[in-house]
Amino acid sequence: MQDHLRFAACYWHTMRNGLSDPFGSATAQTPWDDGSQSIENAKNRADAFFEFMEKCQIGYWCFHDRDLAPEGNSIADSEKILDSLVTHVSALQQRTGVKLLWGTANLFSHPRYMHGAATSPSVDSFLCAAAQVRKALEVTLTLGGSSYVFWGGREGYTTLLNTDLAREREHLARFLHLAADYARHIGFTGALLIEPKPHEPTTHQYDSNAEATLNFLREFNLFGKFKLNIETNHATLAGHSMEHELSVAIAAHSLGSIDANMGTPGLGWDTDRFPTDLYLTTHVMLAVLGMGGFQAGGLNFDAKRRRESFEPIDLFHSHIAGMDAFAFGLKAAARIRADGRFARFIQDRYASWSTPLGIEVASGKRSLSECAELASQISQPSLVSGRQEMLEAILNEIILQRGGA
Ligand code: XLS
Ligand code: NI
Ligand code: NI
Repeated sequence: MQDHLRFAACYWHTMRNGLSDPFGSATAQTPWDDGSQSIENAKNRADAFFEFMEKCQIGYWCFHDRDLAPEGNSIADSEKILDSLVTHVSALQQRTGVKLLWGTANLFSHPRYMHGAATSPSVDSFLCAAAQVRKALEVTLTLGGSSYVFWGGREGYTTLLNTDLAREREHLARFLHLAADYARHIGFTGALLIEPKPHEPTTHQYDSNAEATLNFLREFNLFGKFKLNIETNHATLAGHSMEHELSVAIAAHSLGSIDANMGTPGLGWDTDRFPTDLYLTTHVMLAVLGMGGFQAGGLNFDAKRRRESFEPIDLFHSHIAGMDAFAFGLKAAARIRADGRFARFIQDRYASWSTPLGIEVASGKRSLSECAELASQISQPSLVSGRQEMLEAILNEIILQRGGA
């Protein structure tokens, strides 16, 4: 189970999210944090985080450059501050055995990225983003990260009245080419991942969902250089289910990793709740087992406690709730696979495509006119019920059988 459940805690929500919302201030109690921007405070925070992961037995972590270390007065200064934190967490990784799942650069919080980073109308923002990504790739390599993630938080637009969409997409592709080339140049062999999200904070984000992102990669000759990091709440914001997004990524051999959270049905926000829905975790693990397990990826809890869950112990409750739900999901997914009824049903449903005629049509050996000729001999197409309700009942039956497979 441990091999499949590669859990990661994220630094931004776990250590840097005070749980404020648009209507109210921070509520989280963080006795290890003096609230200052000092390097000392940043180190104390990292100490608390690694102690937490050790106690929770979480094996991986993820971070943005700016949540780990405060920004300095210049690029060189920021890099120096980040370096001192990297030395610090490197020792913490060594001591605890906790590994880095992925690193990333925050290219969305600072006002210089208000119009976008790679897609900003100002080349200056592009250059600043390039500096940040160059450094973040280097520190991800130093810390032994399995992957590096690009989430285009502001790579999108609010109104077309001020936006050259075609140009912005080209700039984004250029940026990704530069980053991929640099990553390989410094010897980073991990996966480079793009995390789709349809909107929030922008109105329209270019990497809106898995299919759109794969299309973008193909259009700009980036396919194969990047895989996807799929997040549940982003899938649902895009109007899809998590299993849909995972299936699209897997069909293109492009699922790299998962941001394991969930949204709030009926609320159109990225609420980043901890993933406690057992049907969700079952579907996720079914997809992961179906692709043969993760290679570089894992299950990153890109999730935050509710604003009302403000006590430090809620960090434990929330991560443990997520881990237990995924352990259940893994066992249920293994039972579904051992049971075999869904796989058999799907195979039987497409049986006509495995006949000699079906194989000829699918492989392009029959022209459209030949297909039409064959159609004229069919009096009644042979169709079988999709039996969705029966299948949903079987899913309920298997999920409710508790215990290991
Ligand atoms: C925000 C994203 C972000 C990425 C990392 O919605 O999920 O947290 O995972 O930049
Ligand atoms: Ni998100
Ligand atoms: Ni995320």
